[in-house]
Amino acid sequence: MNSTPPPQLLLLVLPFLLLLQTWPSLAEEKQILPSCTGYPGIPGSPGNNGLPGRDGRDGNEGREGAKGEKGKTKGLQGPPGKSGPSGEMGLKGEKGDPGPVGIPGFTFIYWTAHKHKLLAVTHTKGNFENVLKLCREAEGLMFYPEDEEENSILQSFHRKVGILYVGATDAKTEGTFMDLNNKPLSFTKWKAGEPNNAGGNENCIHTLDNGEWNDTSCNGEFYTVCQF
Ligand SMILES: *[C@@H]1O[C@H](CO)[C@@H](O)[C@H](O)[C@H]1NC(C)=O
Ligand SMILES: [Ca+2]
Ligand SMILES: [Ca+2]
Repeated sequence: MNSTPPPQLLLLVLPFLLLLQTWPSLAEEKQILPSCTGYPGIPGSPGNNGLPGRDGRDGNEGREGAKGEKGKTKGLQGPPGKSGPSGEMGLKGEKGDPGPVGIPGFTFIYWTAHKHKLLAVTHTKGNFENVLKLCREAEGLMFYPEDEEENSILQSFHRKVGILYVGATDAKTEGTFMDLNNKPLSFTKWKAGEPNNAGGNENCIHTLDNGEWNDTSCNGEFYTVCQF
């Protein structure tokens, strides 16, 4: 610090010095001030500015600020995660509805081609009228074997499914068997003693295991072979 008194102090003291000058008794009484009556000198030049003070200590921590506004925009959707493990097998479903019904007579078994004839056995038994109908609904004809070779084919069908009706009848004229084209039979394979028209009511023919024929009632339930 500079030892020179600041000019402000001089300006403060100056009025008192002037007062004492105009009021000598006061000066005498105190006997402090000199009795000289000269004028005060010219004030000295102002002193230099002092150096800046040290930095103050840190202040107390301020209050917590007000809560900010919520952000407006959402973030973008992330990529899909990995697929999880497959679940357990479900329960067995209910039985479905039955499929479309086949055209009656179109269901045959043991299809066999022989020369110009396509032969097949009906899949169900029936009396003569019924199996005849099966052949006709399929636009076929009940099969009548015209020779030994064709009769052996008939016999092979018999071995597979059982007794068969032969495509011939004597219903129109008793004792005269005709095929379903109403042609008299050119070939027959009667068992000895047949046809006997037993009971007066045997107008149809069925096969025997050995390939021979027997006239019989038309009411029995047998298979037959249809020709296409
Ligand atoms: C032939 O048919 C009749 C009746 O249909 C039967 O009584 C008879 O046993 C049959 N003959 C043979 C050899 O099967
Ligand atoms: Ca007869
Ligand atoms: Ca008979």
